Formats: sequence, C-alpha cells, structure tokens
Amino acid sequence: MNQALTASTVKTTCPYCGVGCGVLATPQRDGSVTIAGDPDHPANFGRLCSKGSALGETLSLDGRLLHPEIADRRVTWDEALDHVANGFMSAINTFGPQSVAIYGSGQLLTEDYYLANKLMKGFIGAANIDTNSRLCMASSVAGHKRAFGSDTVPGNYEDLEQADLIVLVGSNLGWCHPVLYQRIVAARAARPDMKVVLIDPRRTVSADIADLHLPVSPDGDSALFVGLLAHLDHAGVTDSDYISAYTNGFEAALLTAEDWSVERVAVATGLAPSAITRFYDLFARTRKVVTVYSQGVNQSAAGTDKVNAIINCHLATGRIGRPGMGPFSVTGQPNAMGGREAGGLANMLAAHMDFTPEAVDRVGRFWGSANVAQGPGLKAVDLFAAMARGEIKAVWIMATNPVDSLPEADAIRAALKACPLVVVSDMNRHTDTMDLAHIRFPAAGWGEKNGTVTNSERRISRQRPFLALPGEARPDWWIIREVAKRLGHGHAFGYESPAEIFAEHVALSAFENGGSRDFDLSALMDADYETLVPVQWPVRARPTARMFGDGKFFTPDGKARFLPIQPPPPFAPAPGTFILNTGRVRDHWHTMTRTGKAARLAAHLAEPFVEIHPADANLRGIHRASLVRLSNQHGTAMVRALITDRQQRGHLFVPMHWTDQFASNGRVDALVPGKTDPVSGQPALKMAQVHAEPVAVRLYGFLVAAAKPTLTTDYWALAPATAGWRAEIAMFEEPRDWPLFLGRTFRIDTPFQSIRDERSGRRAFVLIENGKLVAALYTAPDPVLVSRQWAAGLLAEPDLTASIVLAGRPGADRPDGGAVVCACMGVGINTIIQAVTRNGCTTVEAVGALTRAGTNCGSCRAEIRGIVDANRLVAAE
Ligand SMILES: Nc1nc2c(c(=O)[nH]1)N[C@H]1C(S)=C(S)[C@@H](COP(=O)(O)OP(=O)(O)OC[C@H]3O[C@@H](n4cnc5c(=O)[nH]c(N)nc54)[C@H](O)[C@@H]3O)O[C@H]1N2
Ligand SMILES: Nc1nc2c(c(=O)[nH]1)N[C@H]1C(S)=C(S)[C@@H](COP(=O)(O)OP(=O)(O)OC[C@H]3O[C@@H](n4cnc5c(=O)[nH]c(N)nc54)[C@H](O)[C@@H]3O)O[C@H]1N2
Ligand code: SF4
Ligand SMILES: [Mo]
Repeated sequence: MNQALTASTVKTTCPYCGVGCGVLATPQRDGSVTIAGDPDHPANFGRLCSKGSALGETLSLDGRLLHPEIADRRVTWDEALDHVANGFMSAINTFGPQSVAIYGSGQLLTEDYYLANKLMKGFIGAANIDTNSRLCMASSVAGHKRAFGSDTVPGNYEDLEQADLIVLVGSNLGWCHPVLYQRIVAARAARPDMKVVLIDPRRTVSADIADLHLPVSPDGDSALFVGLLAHLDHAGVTDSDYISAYTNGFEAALLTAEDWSVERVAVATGLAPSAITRFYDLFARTRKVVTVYSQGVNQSAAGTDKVNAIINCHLATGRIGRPGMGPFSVTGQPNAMGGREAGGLANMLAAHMDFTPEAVDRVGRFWGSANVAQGPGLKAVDLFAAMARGEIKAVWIMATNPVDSLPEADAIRAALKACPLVVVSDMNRHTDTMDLAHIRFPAAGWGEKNGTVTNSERRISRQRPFLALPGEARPDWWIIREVAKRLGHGHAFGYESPAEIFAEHVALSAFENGGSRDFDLSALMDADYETLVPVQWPVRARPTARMFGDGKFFTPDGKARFLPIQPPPPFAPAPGTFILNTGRVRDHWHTMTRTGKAARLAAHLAEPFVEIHPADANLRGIHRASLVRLSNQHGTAMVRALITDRQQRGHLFVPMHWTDQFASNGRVDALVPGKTDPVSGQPALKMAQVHAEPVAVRLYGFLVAAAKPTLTTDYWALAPATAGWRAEIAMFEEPRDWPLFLGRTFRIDTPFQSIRDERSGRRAFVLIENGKLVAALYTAPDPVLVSRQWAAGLLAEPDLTASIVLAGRPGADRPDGGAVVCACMGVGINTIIQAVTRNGCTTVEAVGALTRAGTNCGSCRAEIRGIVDANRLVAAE
C-alpha cells in the first residue's frame, strides 16, 4: 500500500483528460485515498467524471516498478544513471547528437518537460525530442500557427456555456471530456435555445445532446467547412470590416471555396444536401458559435487543413476572441498544452518560440549554452522510422507507450528491439514498451509527483503530492537532472525542486517578450509556487480571459491568415475492405496502465471490440458477440463483435486501449498505417483499411479467479474484478486434458468440480475453498451467456457452494444487473431496462431516482437515455 504524505486534503489536478479538473485528495488511515471534485476549480467546479471519481482505486502499488533496472536486474540509481549517461555520451561522441532522442508525453508535468527539452535542444544540441502530443495535438498546433502566427487557443470554457451554437467536430466530448460535456448539458438545460451539431462518422453518445448529427465521410470535414465558407459569403454574413482590418488572404481562400456548392459537398461528405444546408443556415444565422474539435480533425493526413478550414469560417465572420465564440481545439492529455509551452514538440524551440536565428540566439543566451539546436528535430513517426534504419542509437522514452500507441505498432516494436540503447521511465514494471527497455527508471506517478499542468483553456494548475514516493521511485524532473549532470551539464541543471524549474520557465516566457509572444507568464515572476491557484495564460499585468479579442495576432504583420484549403478526394477503400476508425471509450485511459486497475471502470467495457453495422456483420457472417479477425499488410487483431447501427456501413471502430498486457491480440495500432499529415507530421490514426472476417472458434469461455490467471488461449482478454480477475477466452480446439488446462491457467493443482450439459456442450468448472471462490470457468460452443457481473461478484462472497456457481446464473432472489452502465453506482443495463419496462420510468431522472444510476458524475446519462428510449418503445409495443 502507498504511504500517505499527509493526513489532510490536498488540492491537485486530475491526471486524465485535458479538461483539467481540480481534485481534492484525502489520504485515509486505512491507506485508501478519498477523491472529490474541487468546488473552487474553474474547470469543473466540483464535478468529476467516472474516471476521475475512481482515481482512488488506481493508486495501489500492484505492478509498479520500485527500483531501477538494467537488463532485468535490479541496480542502484547511480548504476542506472551512469549507464544511461555513458550510453548517450558514447552515441553522441561516435555518431553525433542527432543519433540520440527523447520521446516524451503530455502526461509529463511542465517542469519535467522543460528539463527534457532544455537537455536535448539546449545542451545535447539536437532537437530530437518529440512527444505523444504529435499523435494528438500537432495538427491543431500547425493550424493555429498558420492562422494566428502562434499556437494559441483563443477561447475558454465559459464560451461553451455562452454559445448559442456548439459544433462538435471529430470530438466525442461525452466520453472524452465528460465534465466539459456536463457543463454544456447544464448550459443547454438553462438555455434550451442553445443548439448543438455533431460532426462524426459515428453516432457517438455525444449525439445525445445534438440537434443535428452529420455522419460525415472520413476526412469529409475539409469539404464541409470549405463549403461553409462559400455559403457564408453567399449568405452575406461574412464580416468585411473584420476581414479587412484584421486578416489576410480572404480572397484566395474564397476563390478555392467557391466551387464547393452544397451538391459537391454532399458528394465529398456523403451527407444529404438538406442536412448540409441545415447546418450551414444554422451557422450563418448564429453569431455566438464555438466549434470544438478534437481527434477526428487532428488525426488525419489532412488534419492541419481541416483545422484551417474551420478557423477560416470563424475569421470570415469575426467570431473569435469574444464571449461565446471561436474555434476551440480541446486538448487530450492533462498536460498536452504544457508540453507545447515548454517546447516538447521537435519543431518548436521553447516557450512558444520557433527555430528562428533570433530565437535560437535568445534561448541560448538565456540558458547559457552555445550549443542550442539550430533547427527542428525528427517528429515521432519519422523518429521511429530513423530508428528502424539504425540511425538512432539511443532513445529515452518517458510516460508514453509507443509500442501500443504509434501507428504500425509492430514495426515500432521491431525498431525498439533493434535500437542499441532503449531507456524507459515509467511507473509500471510491465507495459508493452517497458518490456523492451534495456534500462528501466521507476518514475513517480500521480499523487506522488509535484508540478504544474495546463488544460485546454490555457489554465495552469498545480498537481500536488499526497503520497510518499514508493520504493526508489523518483519524479521525472529528478531523473532528467541526474542524467544531465552526468552528461557534464550540472551547471545548468542544479535545480533542487520543481518550483525552481517553474520559475525558470516563467522567466523564459517573459525573456525579451514585451508582448511579442503569446506565451507569457511574466506576472507569475514572484508568485508563490506552493499556493499557486489555477490561472490562465497569458499572465501579464492585465488578466486576459480570451485571446485575439483586439484583432491582433502574432504573425509578422499582426493579421490573421486565411488558408486556401483544397479538400482531399474522398477516400475509397479497396473492394472487400473496411475503413477502420479508432478512438476511446468512456472508462478507459489510453493503454490502461491506470484505469486497468479499477474493477468498476473495467466493468463498462471489459474487452477489445469492433463496432460493425448489422448489415455488414450479416454479410460477413459475423454473429453477435463472436470474434472477428482484422487484418491488413501491417498486422492483425482479434476482437469481439459489437454489432450496432451507430456505425456506418463499410466502417469499423476499434478502441485504442487494449495492449498485450490485457488481451491476446487487441493492439489496434498494429493495423494503422504510418501515413502522416504533410504539415504537422501527425499520423492519420482514424483511417486504416482492413479485412474483417469471422473467427472459427471451437469453445468460448468466461472465467473468474481470485489470483491473476495465466492466459494462453487463442483469444483472451483480462480485466480486474473487485476481488480478483475476470477474463474472456476462446479456443480454436478443445483442450485434450481439462485438468491440465485448469492447472496451468489458474496455477492450482487441486481438482475442480465440473458439470457438462451434453446437449448444449456447455461446461462449468469451479473450485471453492472454505466457502470462498478460488476460480470458475464457463465454456460453450457459442459465446458464453453467464452474467459477468454476477460471476465476478462471487469472488467477494463468503459461504459459497459449488452448485450456486456451477449454475452460471444468479438465483431468482438475486436479479442479474447486467453489464455496468453507471460505474459510480454500479448499476447494470438490466436494472435500467427493468426500471423502464417494469417500473415505467420514462426519463433519465426517473431511472436515477429509482436506481441511483447517473446520479453521481453523470458520465453515463447519455447511455441511460439511449436505454430508456430503446426500451420505452419496447414497453409500449
Ligand atoms: N475516456 C477517455 N477520455 C479521454 C482519453 C481516453 O483515453 N479515455 N484520452 C484523452 C486524449 S489524450 C485525447 S487526445 C482525447 C480525444 O478525444 P476525442 O477526439 O473526442 O476522442 P476519439 O475517440 O479519439 O475521437 C473522436 C471522434 O472522432 C471521430 N472521427 C473519426 N474520423 C473522423 C473524421 O474524419 N471526421 C470527423 N469529424 N470525425 C471523425 C471518431 O468517430 C470519434 O468518435 O480524449 C481525452 N480523453
Ligand atoms: N489508433 C489510435 N492510436 C492512438 C490514438 C487514437 O485515437 N487511435 N490516440 C493517440 C493519442 S491522442 C495519444 S495522447 C496517445 C496516448 O498513448 P500513450 O501515451 O502511449 O498512452 P498511455 O497509456 O497514456 O501511456 C502513458 C505511459 O506513461 C506512464 N506514466 C504515467 N504517468 C507517468 C509519469 O508521471 N511519469 C512517467 N515516467 N510515466 C508515467 C503510464 O504508466 C503509461 O505506461 O495515443 C495515440 N495513439
Ligand atoms: S473530465 Fe474526468 S478525466 Fe477529464 S479531467 Fe475531469 S475528472 Fe479527469
Ligand atoms: Mo491525446
């Protein structure tokens, strides 16, 4: 158990999404930590979503790396640090500074980022430091810079509440930025005239608040917004005063847009002309419009163009920098924004400065280094390609898991295997990337580390520690400092605390700035780090809630730029293949290193799946809950079929979360090609082409076990249960020797009790010791029908008998709640359906009053509404 650092409540920030909610963490006597939303934090005002609420359940030391390792051997910090410094030094001496690289993450704190960047760009003298934000925010950064001359998000969260129209483009806000979504839901309840349009090929839960859902073809967004620009011009709602006073390039942008009639847009987007016109009219007649966009925009081979196509429409109408209006790129990770500030991207220098000769000189003088990198380094995808070619001799990966999250993930794995020196700093001993490391640094995690993060609305908040550093774990900034010292740069890395690093970051932002750069923290020069309250940048003498309200931009002539956008031709997949789209689910975070520890989060969606349209499934012989093999020239994956008309025909959706730690073959990035946006270098993670075919399974199975099982079946997916583990399995052949199979899987010699139904071929095996369930396995030739929640719950029950467990379903006295919908209150789908069909609930509120579902964080309310709607119809029939 983790040691508490304090007994009192600590104000900190959630380590998940870019909403950046304030969290109150209170360590308890029993070693647990109570988590609550911070009512004073301006991002969430006390709200938390399901992931934030479950943070206390992710803090165990299970699976943590607690000491440094070289080649799987425990070593002292000195040995590990010396080894890394020597390895980097020898690569630099032999092959030059371009032969080494750092690959970081938006989950590093600003202070960590600042030091990693200073070491690489300032003192090693090459710019090969890039970050997973390349997979996330790079197209927004590039689009902002093309339009504004700086990487600036103009608006803030209040704009979302004040807007009369919110356009969500490629954003599943309901699941990915749940508290922001809740703020919109609340604003819309208060002002029912507020409209929401959702632009997403899938009908996601976010459609719940949408007045209009436009199921756009993949990458049809540019055409849609180019057509909108033309429409705004025809409708006479462009703001010519604004355009002439504050912008350049309107004529050229309009010239390219003019050919894009609604009919042409309809062809390029797959949307009905009437739906397009409805959207265009709504946009044209509403002044207060915020366009929120995320990975459906950024993660595309035309991502930067999509960003500028959106910004063009806001500039053309002067709807930017004022209350309730503007383009709003929401950030993904807790410190995606902070990384951009510190220079974590290979094409940025530091503090929002580019590699201009003046900036290189300025930063060199500030850092006291004559060796500052002169130009950009390798962007993530190129960096790993260079590694595959043998050009990168040493790499240091921090707080990211590229073996799972970069495209062509199998090739990434191969590149790392071939790299002479792979250093990984992570909290966990086993991740798919950690498993390839030559040297492992045990990093401090959330609750232990100390520093700052910046959220989507440019608000800097403190992450504060409330737990002691476990074992020999150290914060990332400390590890970087120690390596920097050993590389001979001790004079420039003498920091004793994150506060000192932050102070230098503040000073650099202000250094020779004088209003010439957007990123400016000058008013924080004398701020007390310990008591720093959440504050939005720029932090100058005068507070600035929004940027560009005065029409001044950071381009050389101070004017914003329109970009002429040429939409790409529609994507036509090869005959017989599907377009594979990827993304997130509500209760998991990325590669599940944290959320994969919480049973109640795992209970929402417990295995990797593919969403497929019913007609496509039918055509391919893919049955409900059967297994599907996805394949293309890059790799394969095996996942569960989730047949749903939320998905368009010809499209598939697979979540990005499952790794080799949690499933036999669920890494979706093994299938995604490494194609990138030419401007931003961001990979097109939302578009792969795959074959999908049913898997011939002999036996399906579901198991629960008190101890972690060893899974070797052809398919498996493991998840935590409240008092043990649960797993889905499937086999292409029946085991010849069941006792041997059970013994291997559960590492138990004791014989199991079993039953077999000859007619259906169903079997159940169970082992109970002293009334407690040790393990149970249910198998069947078809997907197993056992209630997962019930069976997983048995692990926590006393006084069990084999017959109860073997029955495979709860007795009549114990209704089966079904798959969990409300993670906070643990309410399952069956309970909600019953509330509708038996108890006559017709609203989410009524269901909440009866079952408590949806009454805590509210993240599941859209799903509850879906269930209510579907079953009200059934009930009425
Ligand atoms: N629960 C949860 N929340 C998270 C995260 C998490 O792992 N789990 N991660 C965080 C991070 S780092 C990020 S970056 C954000 C991402 O947040 P989002 O971008 O909202 O999430 P995604 O699911 O990646 O993708 C959003 C949507 O883009 C759609 N899309 C795909 N192609 C296109 C297209 O061509 N056009 C349009 N218009 N839409 C398209 C997809 O169907 C998908 O619904 O979420 C953050 N929040
Ligand atoms: N197909 C597809 N691929 C995608 C995406 C997609 O939508 N589709 N989304 C992309 C996006 S937007 C993102 S942001 C990436 C995310 O992908 P990753 O960054 O690879 O995912 P994480 O699971 O967040 O990895 C973070 C790692 O850092 C560790 N960690 C956490 N905190 C700390 C810390 O403080 N210090 C250190 N040293 N380690 C820490 C965790 O244990 C974990 O192993 O995935 C990208 N990949
Ligand atoms: S919305 Fe949820 S995941 Fe995002 S910061 Fe807030 S509590 Fe954390
Ligand atoms: Mo992200």
